[in-house]
Formats: sequence, structure tokens, C-alpha cells
Amino acid sequence: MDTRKHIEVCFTPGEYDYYKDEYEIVVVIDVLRATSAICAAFAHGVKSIIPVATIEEASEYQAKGFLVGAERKGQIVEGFDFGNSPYSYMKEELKGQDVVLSTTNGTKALDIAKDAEIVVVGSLLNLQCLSEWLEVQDKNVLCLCSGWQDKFNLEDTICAGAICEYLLGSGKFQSDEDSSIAAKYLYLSAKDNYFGYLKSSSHRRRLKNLNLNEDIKYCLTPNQHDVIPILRNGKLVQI
Ligand code: 3SL
Repeated sequence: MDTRKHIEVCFTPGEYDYYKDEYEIVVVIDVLRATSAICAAFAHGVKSIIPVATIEEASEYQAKGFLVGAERKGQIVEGFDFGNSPYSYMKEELKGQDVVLSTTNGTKALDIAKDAEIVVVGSLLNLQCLSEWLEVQDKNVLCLCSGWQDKFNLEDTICAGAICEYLLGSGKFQSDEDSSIAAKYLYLSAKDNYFGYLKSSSHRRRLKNLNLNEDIKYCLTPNQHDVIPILRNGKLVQI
């Protein structure tokens, strides 16, 4: 009997219904920039992050006195404390704080996945540490790419492909879906130069036009942080 677990990739939140309930662990990925900002926040001492899907929910938390980050289409939403830049989460005043975050796609994907048994956050920043943790959980894993407004994106798929490559290489996992095979091949073509490979990708262009090149470089530099954010009772905390 084949006892290997499955590692599969869902390209967009819009396709999640086809996969849900079959995987005990869902890894939500939004390389540019939500899940990278979340990893950076934990690595710099933020205590918890409450992801919310809508600006209305974010405003309600703000009214209760929470520090709130809100981003739409790459920009800080007017009236909020900060947006989605990883650098915003490295500030001294955020250390030990519970922070609320709402973003265009990343927090929406977290919301969609929230009923899975285990939901963790993946990015290139925590790739190695997360992959090693997934390897020993003995559970089926789905990488959920946040994409852009329910469309496919390259950077999340490449990160998902990297997780596939690692887990398949362990001999403890198998993949059946073509999305997983495609993600793995994209990762293999990109892995030696993420920055160059993604040069003309849609969201890299979008962020570059907003002068966010430093954010892009940071988010595309792998394995900077040994953190695994996990969703517990609606809050992301560190494992
Ligand atoms: O879509 C998201 O959740 C964001 O990461 C997009 S942005 O990088 O802040 O533009």
C-alpha cells in the first residue's frame, strides 16, 4: 500500500472549492507581499496578526484601538496605520503587539482556507523551515496560492513549486495534479534567479510602478526567517 501523503497546488483562491476538505494542512502563499510581510512581522517580534478579509472589519478593529495594516492594489488604504510592506512590520512599536491586517488577496486566501484543520503561512522567506516542518507532520498538504484577484500568478506558484520539490524529494509525498507538476517545473526554472525570472511578471511590474523595488527584493530573498505562522482561533501566531 502506498502510504505517501499528497502535496498539491491550488493556483488561485477561486479554485479552492475543488480541493478543500481533502488536505489537513493548507499553506497560504502570497509572496508579493502579504505572507512575506506576515513572516517578517513574526521574525521582528509581532505577537499575533489577525487577518481580516474586508476594510469594514479592519475599521472595526481600528475603532477598538488595534494597530491595523490595510492594503488595496498595492497601496496603503487611507486612514490606516500602515500597509503591506514587510518593512512596516519591523518597527519597534509593533514588538509584542497584536496587529490586524487586511490585503487585496493574501488575507482573502487566509479567510477562504480558515476551516481547514491546520492553516499555515508560506513565503520564500520561511521556505526551508516550513518545508522541513511539513515533511514531519504526516498529513496531506495543499499549497493555496493567493494569486491576484482570482487570477494565476507566477511568484506564488514558484514558492508552491519549491515546497512540492522539497516534499517530493523526501520520498514521503506524492503529487497527482498537473498544477503541482507545473508549479514544480516553474520553480526549477526560476530557482537560480527569482528576481530575474519574475522581471516581467504582473505583480512585480505593479509594485515596481509604485516604487516598491526594495520590498520586492526582500520578498524574493529566500530563507531569511525561521518562523511558521499558524492560524489559531482566527489569529496568526508563531508555532
Ligand atoms: O494581494 C495582497 O494580499 C498583497 O500582498 C498585494 S500587495 O503586494 O500589497 O500589493
